[in-house]
Amino acid sequence: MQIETRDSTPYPDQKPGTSGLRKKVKIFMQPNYLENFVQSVFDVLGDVQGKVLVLGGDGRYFNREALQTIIKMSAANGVGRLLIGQGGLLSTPAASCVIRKYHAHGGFILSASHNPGGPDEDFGIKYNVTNGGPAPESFTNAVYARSREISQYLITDSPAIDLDTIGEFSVGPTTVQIIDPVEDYAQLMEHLFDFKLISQALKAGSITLCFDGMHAITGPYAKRILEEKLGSPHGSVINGIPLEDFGGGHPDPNLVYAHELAELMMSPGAPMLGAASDGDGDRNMIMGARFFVTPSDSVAVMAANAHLLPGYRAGLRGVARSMPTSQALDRVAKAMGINCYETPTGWKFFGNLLDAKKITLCGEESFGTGSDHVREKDGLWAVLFWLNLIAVKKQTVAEIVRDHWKKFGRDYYSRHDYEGVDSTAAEGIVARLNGQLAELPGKVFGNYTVEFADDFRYVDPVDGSVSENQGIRIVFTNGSRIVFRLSGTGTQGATVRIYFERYERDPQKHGQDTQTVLKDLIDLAESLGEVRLRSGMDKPTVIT
Ligand code: G16
Repeated sequence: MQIETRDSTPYPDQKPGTSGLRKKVKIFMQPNYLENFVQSVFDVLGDVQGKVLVLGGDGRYFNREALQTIIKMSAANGVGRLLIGQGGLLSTPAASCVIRKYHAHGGFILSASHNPGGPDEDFGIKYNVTNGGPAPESFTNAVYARSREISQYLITDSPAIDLDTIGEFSVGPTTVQIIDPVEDYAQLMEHLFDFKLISQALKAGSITLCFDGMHAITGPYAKRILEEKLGSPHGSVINGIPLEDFGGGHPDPNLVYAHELAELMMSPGAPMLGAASDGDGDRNMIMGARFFVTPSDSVAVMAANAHLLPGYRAGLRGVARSMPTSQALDRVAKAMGINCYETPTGWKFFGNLLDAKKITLCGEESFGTGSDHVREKDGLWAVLFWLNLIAVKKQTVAEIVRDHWKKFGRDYYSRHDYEGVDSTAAEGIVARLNGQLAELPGKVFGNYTVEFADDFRYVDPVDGSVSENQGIRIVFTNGSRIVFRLSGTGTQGATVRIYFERYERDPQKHGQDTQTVLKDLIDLAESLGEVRLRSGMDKPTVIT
C-alpha cells in the first residue's frame, strides 16, 4: 500500500452550517471536494496516529463511495482503528453512542439529515468530537478556514473495503472493524427504559404502534428494537428499508412529509402511538390517535414525567431548549425548581451543558429531543420514552398532553417555513427587521405590547464562547413571541422560518385551532417582515 500526497485547490464554499456541510450530491462529486473537506478536518485534528474514529451514514446516495474515500484518507493520515457500521450505516444517535462507548477520538457522520437524497438531491458530512456530539463552532470555523487554503491531501491506493461483512480488515496502519450498527445502541436503550413493561403492553395489545422509518436509517433500528426485542407485531414498522433516495420521499418527520403516517393517525382505526424519524434518525414526530404533539410540548411533557422512567429516576439536573422552541419547557423547569437554558438553534450548543452536567434533557422545535445518554438528539429514544410513558401512565397520548396543559397551561405554537426564497430577498427581510429592532419596544399592536426585540446572542455558560445573530426575537409583555431566522440546513436559496407562540392558561380555551389563535401574530409578522411580499410567495411552503 502506498500513501499518496495529491495536490488540490480550495473550494470557497465549505463552511459548515447548522449541522455540518450540506450540499447537492453533484457539488460533493466535484474533483477533490470531499477530499478537501476531510483533509481539512484531519489538519485541524492534528495528530491522529493510533486513534479510533467512527464512520457511518444514513445510507443515502453517495454514502458508500464517500466512505471508501474517507477510509483511504484515514489510513493515509495514520488513524489506528476505524469502527464502521455494517453496510456503511449508522444513525446519528447510534454514531454518538458508539463514539462514547468505545472512547473513540471522534467520527464522521455522512448525512444531510432530513433533506432528500439521490443523484440530484443532497449529501452531507459532519465531524463529531470525543463526547459524541457535533463539533463546536470553534472547530468548524477552523475547518472552514483550513479548507480555504488547502493545497494537498493524503490518500492510500488501497482497494475498496467490503462494508457488508462484519469483521476486521487492515488498510496499511489502520484496522478497519465493521460492526453491527444497531446492537450497541439497542443495549443503551434497554438500560434507559422499562423494556419488560413496554413489551407486555405491546404483546397484550394494550398499546398499539406504527413507526414510519421513511425509508431512511431508523428502519433497521426500529425493526430490531420495536418488533424483535419488544414484540410489537410484525408490520408495526412501515417504510423500514433504507433506500438511497428514501423511496423518492422527503425524510423529514412532519405532518406534510410523513403523510402516510399522518393519514393513518387521523383515521378511525389509528393506533395509540404514531411516530416517525428522519434521514439520519435523530428527529422524531410523536402522534396519538387523531392528535399531534408539537415537539415543544413533547420535550415539556418528557421533562415533567421523566422521573417515572428507569433511566431518569434520579430526577433532572436541568433542561435546555433552543431559542425558537416554545416556553412550555420553561414552565416545567420553574415548577421543578431546576434551570432551563435557552441556546441557539443547533444541537451542538447543548453539548457543553450536558458535559458540565448542567442539564439532563433538552429539545428543539425542529422535531429534536434528547438526553445525556448521547450527545445528539435521538429519534427512536423519544419514541421509546413515549411508549414507556404510555405504559406507566396507562393513558392515551392525547390524555397525557391535555393533563399537562391543565397543569401548566398551553403554549399555542406554530412554525411557518418559506423554502427556496431568493437569497437577496431573504437578506432584505432580515435587514428590514433589524432596522426596526431599536424602535419596537413599547409599541402596541392590538392586544400585544412589545417588551423587547433583539437579534439573539448566546454566551455559553460553560466556556464563555459567544454566538451572535442567532435569530430575531420580538417578545411581548404577555410572553407571546414572534421569532424570525434563516435556516442553516437548506441547500437551495434561503429558507425563512417564522415561529409563533402564545400562552393560554385557561383550560377552557385549550381546544382551539392553533392557526386561528395565532392569526394576530401571523398578520403582525407579515407587516413587520414582509416575508410574503418580498419572497413573492402567497403562503408558507410548510406549516408545522
Ligand atoms: C439540524 C440541527 C438542529 C436544528 C435543525 C434545524 O438538525 O442539528 O439542531 O434545529 O438542524 O436547523 P435550521 O432551522 O437551521 O434548518 P438536523 O436534523 O438537520 O441535523
